[in-house]
Amino acid sequence: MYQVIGTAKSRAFRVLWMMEELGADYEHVPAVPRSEGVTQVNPAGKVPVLVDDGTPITDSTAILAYLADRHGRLTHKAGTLDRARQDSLTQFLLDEFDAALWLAARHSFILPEEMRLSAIKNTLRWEFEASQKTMAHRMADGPFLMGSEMTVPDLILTHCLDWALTARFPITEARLSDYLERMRERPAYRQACAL
Ligand SMILES: N[C@@H](CCC(=O)N[C@@H](CS)C(=O)NCC(=O)O)C(=O)O
Repeated sequence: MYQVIGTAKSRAFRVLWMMEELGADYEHVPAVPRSEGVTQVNPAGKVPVLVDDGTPITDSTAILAYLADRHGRLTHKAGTLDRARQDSLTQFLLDEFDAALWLAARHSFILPEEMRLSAIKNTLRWEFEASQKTMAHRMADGPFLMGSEMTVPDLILTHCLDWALTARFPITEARLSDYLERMRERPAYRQACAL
């Protein structure tokens, strides 16, 4: 059985949702970052951590890629052009969505108060808006990012859009708001939310 460490309010949500999509057997340990249960398996204190067969794996994207490959679901096959396009979407989301939101979070409540630069958030919002335009152009006709098949970057994009709303980063592209509404309807997403 897999063990997923990290509160559902963190990036662990991506992994919990993936587990529900896969119908996999897992135990959820809702530990907060830097708590003892986390530092034992990840000295950096960050969540999520997946423990499989006694081996801890850190970083939500690495975990999603591992699970997708292992189960042969939510991914295109390695070595195909579709997989290259899928990985390119994932990388774009990490560079432009996750990174902006994470930097805003650091300057809101993670860094020591005297190190925070509040004004940076306006710049990040502006960048986030531009990145949304690019994303809207890169999206297939749907229902998913790459078309008819849900893949790993769908989990990351949906989580980032939810995160953006919590962080008061407006979703300015109608295609992305419609997409988010659609993804939130998924039973597996709702199951993960119930955690
Ligand atoms: N790239 C990592 C980032 C992990 C991360 O920073 N997680 C946050 C919670 S969402 C955390 O544990 N923060 C605590 C800290 O930075 O000390 C991932 O995708 O899992």
